[in-house]
Amino acid sequence: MDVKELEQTLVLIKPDALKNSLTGYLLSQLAEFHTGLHFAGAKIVHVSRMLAEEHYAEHKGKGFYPALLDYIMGLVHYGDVPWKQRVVAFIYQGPDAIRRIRDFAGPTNPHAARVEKPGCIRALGTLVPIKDASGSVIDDRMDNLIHASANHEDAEREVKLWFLPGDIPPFMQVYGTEVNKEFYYFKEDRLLPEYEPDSVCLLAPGERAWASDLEALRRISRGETAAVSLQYVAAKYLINDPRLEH
Ligand code: FUP
Repeated sequence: MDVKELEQTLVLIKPDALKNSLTGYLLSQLAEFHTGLHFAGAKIVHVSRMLAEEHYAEHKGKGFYPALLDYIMGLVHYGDVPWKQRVVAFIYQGPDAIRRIRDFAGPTNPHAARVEKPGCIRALGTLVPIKDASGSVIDDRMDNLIHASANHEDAEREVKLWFLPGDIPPFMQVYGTEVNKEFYYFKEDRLLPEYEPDSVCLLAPGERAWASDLEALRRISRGETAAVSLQYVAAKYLINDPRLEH
């Protein structure tokens, strides 16, 4: 099977979709019968601020960014019910997976989706004005129910951000992995070679990890610039870890 056959893409069922009980509908629309794609990974995630910031890193500094983080963290739809603050993350795999799921989701902006592609998932979304302290509208928050990777580069970055190799069946893994040989601890945005009180062990010797993450950790521990940030690597090892909840 060639690489195109195994193409992977990240899908997130966002908190507004969960709140509206759309999960089953989305999954049946995404079924192999309709899309020709298969599950390669699935998990239920309480989205930490660290993970939200990494997932939406390209939007940092934009007017809607703080609202976007609150939205994906579930703070908008389940602000007072922490245990309901979840998204459901999937890897879908198969021929042309990225384009197929983007087509299925529709345009990013729910208003545009209703006009340009009535019936698509994001046409069911909502646009919420974001106001500054004086009450002027500065941007819109787009509650658009589903995330789908936009291109190959984003898909690889996102699949590796939300999933560990061990979350994916071996014959469905498409990105390089490597067996780690070092201890890597994390504390207050720093990488440590040894345990310190209140540090978290990200990786121990013998564990299989994304080869690109291990390369980044080696470079960061030598004080060199890496292709991804320490937070990008740490965020996935801390998925659903109560120690991130202060
Ligand atoms: P997409 O790849 O379709 O998710 O679109 P973008 O990367 O452009 O946007 C990421 C998320 O930011 C989208 F889900 C919608 C949200 N967004 C806003 O809330 N307001 C904006 O003005 C633009 C994007």
